[in-house]
Amino acid sequence: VPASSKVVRDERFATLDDQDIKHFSGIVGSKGLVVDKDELEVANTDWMRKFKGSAQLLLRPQSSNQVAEILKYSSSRRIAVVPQGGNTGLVGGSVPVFDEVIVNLGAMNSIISFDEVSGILICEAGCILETLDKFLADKGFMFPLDLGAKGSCQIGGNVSTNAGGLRLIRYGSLHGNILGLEVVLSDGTILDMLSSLRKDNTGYDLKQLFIGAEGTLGVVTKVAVLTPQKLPSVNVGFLACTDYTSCQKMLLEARKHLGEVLSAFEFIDSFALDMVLKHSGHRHPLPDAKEKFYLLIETTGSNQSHDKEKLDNFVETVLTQGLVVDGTIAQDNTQISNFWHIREAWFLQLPPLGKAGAVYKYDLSIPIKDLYNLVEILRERLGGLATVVAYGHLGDGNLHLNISAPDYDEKASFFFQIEPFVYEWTAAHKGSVSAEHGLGFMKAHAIHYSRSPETVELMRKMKAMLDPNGILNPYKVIA
Ligand code: FAD
Ligand code: S2G
Ligand code: ZN
Repeated sequence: VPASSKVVRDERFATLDDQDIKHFSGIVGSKGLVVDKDELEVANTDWMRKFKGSAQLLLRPQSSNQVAEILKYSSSRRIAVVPQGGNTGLVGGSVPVFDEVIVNLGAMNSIISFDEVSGILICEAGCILETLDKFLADKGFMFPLDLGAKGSCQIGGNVSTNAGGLRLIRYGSLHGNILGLEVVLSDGTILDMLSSLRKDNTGYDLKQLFIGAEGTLGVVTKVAVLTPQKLPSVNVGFLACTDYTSCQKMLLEARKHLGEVLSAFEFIDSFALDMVLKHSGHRHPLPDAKEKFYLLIETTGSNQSHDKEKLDNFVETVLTQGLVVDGTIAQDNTQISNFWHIREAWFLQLPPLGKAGAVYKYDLSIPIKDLYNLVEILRERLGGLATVVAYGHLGDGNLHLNISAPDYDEKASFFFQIEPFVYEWTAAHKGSVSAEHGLGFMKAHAIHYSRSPETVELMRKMKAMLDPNGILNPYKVIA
């Protein structure tokens, strides 16, 4: 049964009193202490407007020391807190469930250092992803992570959700690119793991614990990340496939023919594409195509003529093989961004999907051969009750399954056609119920579909050791 329908406030947590407010104000100053109703309303509500808390206080610390003071006091008073970044999370992890105090890192947004030889950047957790990427671009580098929320999400939140994004196929996971972290523990200890060495095998690699911990083990305050060169030649193809088998063969062919320059391999099915085009004003990149699957394939390299020729030849080859029935290669940057916008922001502009809580979202890792079967099965199960659309990072075996319904209601009859079926099916196919968005509040009850009881038990023990009073983002990740 979904977490939200059965959770009750843990009465071991204190409720704020004036003394607390005064104490917090002494730490963050008046500019770091927000009690304004409208600002609280925004901070209490998640991006999709599906989850809403009732925090009476939002703190905006300006330094790691202030974060340490906040947590030390909160632990002593057993005040629950929710670490918050850009609040673009999609699983209800970044907003309170009840009256937890929100600690937003946005005011801690300075770039501390950048080494132009190694490409190692050290910055504060509140830096916005797009700001970092622009800073790096001026120096010929790029952030090894890109996702549709780049304009709002903070690097502290990206680390805490172990965000995957659109180019993981090329640049790998944050577990590989993050070299060091500074993290504040629930007792106020400032853990300096800000190593900026590529190799540092000295004891346990504890920073990895906090990558993907969703704010439940500590507050990330600084990040050291290895950034790659920003290469000049980017080419993007938008291709139409008749069936899912061809999509899988296309992934093989792309790896074979595009090899080292392949930088993204995304898919969007016709149901999702139709919704995008209907609501976003974009033109169909392949107006004559009536296919069921579309691929967005990007290459990034150092030599435009070589790379363009490589992609042209690839498209020619797969057209001849009949793996794609139509395809186009972006002729300029405008077309490149249009293709990307169709993939990235599609669901933001859709009244049925963008409306408050009108979408049931599932972010699943599934063995690529089985991935689209789940979409077809759900379409069958739901019939005309809801619209099932699918897209995602096919190169990573990451399906974004979205079910659009007139209203979001976890008690709606058809909801029980979706859950727990979608989790059971994923588990039965050795997949993961959370590929990249995390478990948050929405899927805290679902962790056992993808982790063994012994593993979950060890997680609980680690959580108890690092956060004995359980004040860090309670009710999340492990219900
Ligand atoms: P928030 O939403 O504020 O918080 C997310 C979680 O991290 C919460 O549990 C919060 O408590 C915790 N947290 C935040 N900051 C800290 C900190 N400093 N220390 C400790 N804990 C912290 N995600 C992907 O993985 N791939 C995608 O392709 C992708 N595309 C997206 C596209 C759109 C349009 C949108 C709206 C979201 C998308 N997301 C994607 C989801 C979301 O953007 C990511 O999860 C992102 O990493 C969240 O960052 P944030 O700063 O908004 O964190
Ligand atoms: C993406 C986020 C948006 C969604 O677009 O890759 O991770 O709808 C997703 O799930
Ligand atoms: Zn994604």
